[in-house]
Amino acid sequence: MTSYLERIRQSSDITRRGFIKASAAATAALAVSGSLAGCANKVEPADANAGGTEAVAVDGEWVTAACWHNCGGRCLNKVLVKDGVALRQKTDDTHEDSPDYPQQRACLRGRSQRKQVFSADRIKYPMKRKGWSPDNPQGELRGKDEWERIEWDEALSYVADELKKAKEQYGNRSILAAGSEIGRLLTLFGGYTASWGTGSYGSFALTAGIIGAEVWSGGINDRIDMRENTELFVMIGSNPAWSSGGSPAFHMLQAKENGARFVAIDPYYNDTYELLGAEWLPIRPGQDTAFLIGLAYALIDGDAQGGNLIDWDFLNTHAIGFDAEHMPEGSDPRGNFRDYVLGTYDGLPKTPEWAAELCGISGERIRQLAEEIAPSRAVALMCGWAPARTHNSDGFPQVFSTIGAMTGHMGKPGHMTGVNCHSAAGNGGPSLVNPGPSGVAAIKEVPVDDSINKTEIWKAIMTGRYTWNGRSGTVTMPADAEKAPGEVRDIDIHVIYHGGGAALQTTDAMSEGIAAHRKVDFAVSHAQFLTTNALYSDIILPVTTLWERPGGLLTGNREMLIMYTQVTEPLFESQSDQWIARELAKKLGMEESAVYDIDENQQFFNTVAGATYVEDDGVTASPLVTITEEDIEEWGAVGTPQEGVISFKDFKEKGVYQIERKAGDNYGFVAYSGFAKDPESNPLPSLSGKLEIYSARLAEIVNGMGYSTIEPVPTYIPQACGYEATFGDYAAGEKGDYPFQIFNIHYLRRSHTVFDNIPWLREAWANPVYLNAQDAEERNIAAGDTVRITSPYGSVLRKATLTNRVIPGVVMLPHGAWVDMDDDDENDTAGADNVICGGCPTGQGVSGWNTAICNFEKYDGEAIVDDAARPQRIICE
Ligand SMILES: Nc1nc2c(c(=O)[nH]1)N[C@H]1C(S)=C(S)[C@@H](COP(=O)(O)OP(=O)(O)OC[C@H]3O[C@@H](n4cnc5c(=O)[nH]c(N)nc54)[C@H](O)[C@@H]3O)O[C@H]1N2
Ligand SMILES: Nc1nc2c(c(=O)[nH]1)N[C@H]1C(S)=C(S)[C@@H](COP(=O)(O)OP(=O)(O)OC[C@H]3O[C@@H](n4cnc5c(=O)[nH]c(N)nc54)[C@H](O)[C@@H]3O)O[C@H]1N2
Ligand code: SF4
Ligand SMILES: [Mo]
Repeated sequence: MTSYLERIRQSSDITRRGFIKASAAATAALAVSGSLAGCANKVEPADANAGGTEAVAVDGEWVTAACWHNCGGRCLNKVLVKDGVALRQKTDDTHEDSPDYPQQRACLRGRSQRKQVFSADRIKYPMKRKGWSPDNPQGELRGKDEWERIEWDEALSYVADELKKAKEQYGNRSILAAGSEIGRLLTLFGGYTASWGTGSYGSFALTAGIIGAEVWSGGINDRIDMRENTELFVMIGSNPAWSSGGSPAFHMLQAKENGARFVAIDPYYNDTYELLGAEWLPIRPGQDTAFLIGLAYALIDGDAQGGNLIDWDFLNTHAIGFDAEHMPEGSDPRGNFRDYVLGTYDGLPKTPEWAAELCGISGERIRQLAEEIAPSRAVALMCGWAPARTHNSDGFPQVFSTIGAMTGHMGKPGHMTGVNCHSAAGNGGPSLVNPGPSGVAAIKEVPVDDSINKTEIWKAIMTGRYTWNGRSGTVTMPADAEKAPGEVRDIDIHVIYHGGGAALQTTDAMSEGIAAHRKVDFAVSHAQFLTTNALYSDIILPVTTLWERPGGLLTGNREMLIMYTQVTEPLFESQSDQWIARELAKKLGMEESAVYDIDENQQFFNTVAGATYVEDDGVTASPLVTITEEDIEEWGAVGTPQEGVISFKDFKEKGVYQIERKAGDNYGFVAYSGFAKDPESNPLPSLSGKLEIYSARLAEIVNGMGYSTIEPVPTYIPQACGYEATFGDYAAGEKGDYPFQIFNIHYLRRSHTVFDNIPWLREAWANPVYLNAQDAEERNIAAGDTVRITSPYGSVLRKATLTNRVIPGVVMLPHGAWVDMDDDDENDTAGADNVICGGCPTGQGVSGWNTAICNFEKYDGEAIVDDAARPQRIICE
């Protein structure tokens, strides 16, 4: 069971010494060790918050350091720098903290950032896999081979030669690539095969835009409105305490303190619900559509009995497809939602009791909830994207919005129906402070139009076929989107270029992904660490972190903008992605200026000079930063002086510009308010301009994609790899080989895969598998036991945490752990989620990570070590 990574383990002492010799910056960072103690915010030299155990007085300059991850937050991080050495960190102390004007405080990951930047496992030099050569790639050794240091020129020549070879022998579409900088380069080189997916949004990606609903921040009201006006929050799969760093959970707490009540619909009683004292309605993963259809029945039924549960005025004027009287012209009136719910034509009334069987929440409680969300009360209907990251969930955003339209909880203070997630959680509305454009010219021509749905990319490499749908990137679709072609195409990938992202980790079907990496001629990764992409590549190009770049602006919640600047010179031989793209352009015989016509310093200047803020009238956007001749000269940029509301020097020193909010200001936001007041003048972006409970367009597009089909109204469809799949014989109630459902929560130790290598964080967050205590006990599993979790796609080992906060029949495995296969490639010892989740495109090509099935047992082999005792992956001396 000793993995390759364990075998390359170095004595941490020796490694540390080697690292210290090589970098003065590293010396200091490693010398200041200790635990993550205290969270007092005011940082003085001897403060425990600085993370050090030694109370040593230090001076130096506080520099605003980037925290740039896709973590759902955006906070102010400062680093105390002396003689180029990063000594300590602190967070926002630019003003007093208050609910109206909260500090932008960092989380445990941000506060550990210097442990990442100066980590002993940084990729310091270009590296080559020993067994790889252009003539004999020995692909089967990927992930098991040793590494050797090579020079930049040699590394870039290898990459350029492989790209040229692939282009000449197989055409540009034989190159599969990701990453914006390398995407620019390869587009100019004649194109490449890209990938697309529904990503974070799940089925919101396509469904929301077509039916006229919001995907993100535009669907919920702003935080002050919530705090002042909302009485009841119904939260479906939403966890800002873990997945929206900064203040969102704090904003929701203000609403609680103002008397609001919370109901949580989730398979896991998460820390947000605990904080808010929410009532828990435990639901099976992926069964939210059944639950909401049952809730719709309860609303119809309760209203018919005189309960005033439906806001008919709103529903009849703002939505189409609810009943036979409000169907779009030309459609079959029998296809309406109400008759589906009542079972008028299919003979199956979708009663709350029908829903209870499927979702696990009792019929009685569903009926009671229908009364609680009556139009007369100020209710916030909120969901995260997690319930939509499930197979066959194309109707989920539609039925969720339908409940909002039925109850009229849209467009009024205190009332809302929308997504509460990521950096917009707890505070909806457009950004009030925005960066300017970088000035880099856009590349419009896309010479290769092959783009593979992420659920299929590894399979496409293995089988040479994929379903083309004319999509690219993370897909969000407008109402008038083209019908998808759903065309099966041949594809022959020879090169994988990882220029950004963590595809091998974060895409479904990782075992197939590893096989695909072993099949191609060449794989290259830009990397800061020996990430999974890098581990299974042939050449690794070391990239800088944002602490080593000139500077830039970072956006997050709507009220602030962060400006970071360089903390340290590039460490060792690392270079930026743009530098790599330019150098490769030269080797490919192209003009480097065609890839980037202006440098990174000028791009930084442009974003700052073009930054705007919204004035206190709430509408006028004006220049943010005052820039003088001297600033421009010092910066070494090209530009003209300008007037704003904060000087460049102040902005740089503070690191953040934040709008001060208070009740009654002009920055409030009520989602859908114009539409609610006058739908004719303020139509939604759907084809009809109304909320489409019936959308022939949605069905036409989804059904054309070649995966699985839907109806124009939201209906219950048993999910691939969902609840029903846990049964061998569903009708007989007999469980099958994989009797448990398993889902992935976004975990506080990491931002996806990022930070998984940081010992401090491994110590603080152990990354166990969370088992329902009763399920575990029935299998003789005690807390801390090593458990083997198996799915049809692979198996992982994890230590068990037993809890009653996960419902029986369900297993929770945190998202993003760096895969670590044992010697036989049989078990992953790190608990990587995508070893368990397989590629299974349904409907709109959704990545349905939260619908997977598994079994688990006490592992009879050697117990795994705690992650904190796992060696770092150090391959550079
Ligand atoms: N099973 C399962 N899979 C999931 C999810 C799930 O819940 N379950 N969640 C999904 C979601 S919502 C998302 S958004 C995706 C995220 O998927 P990814 O975007 O692929 O995940 P990250 O880990 O954020 O990847 C960022 C990578 O960029 C690297 N990096 C950081 N800075 C730089 C830089 O300057 N240059 C370069 N070249 N690299 C850099 C980091 O080291 C890291 O490897 O994962 C998805 N995958
Ligand atoms: N710490 C941390 N924060 C992050 C990230 C990270 O990797 N780490 N990633 C960021 C990114 S890119 C994204 S997209 C967001 C994702 O944020 P979310 O989409 O909110 O995803 P999760 O945090 O996985 O899940 C939120 C809640 O949904 C529940 N849930 C899961 N499946 C279901 C279901 O089928 N039905 C119901 N009702 N509930 C369900 C979970 O138990 C959890 O309580 O988080 C962002 N924030
Ligand atoms: S929430 Fe995100 S931006 Fe904020 S400190 Fe944590 S990792 Fe950094
Ligand atoms: Mo995401």
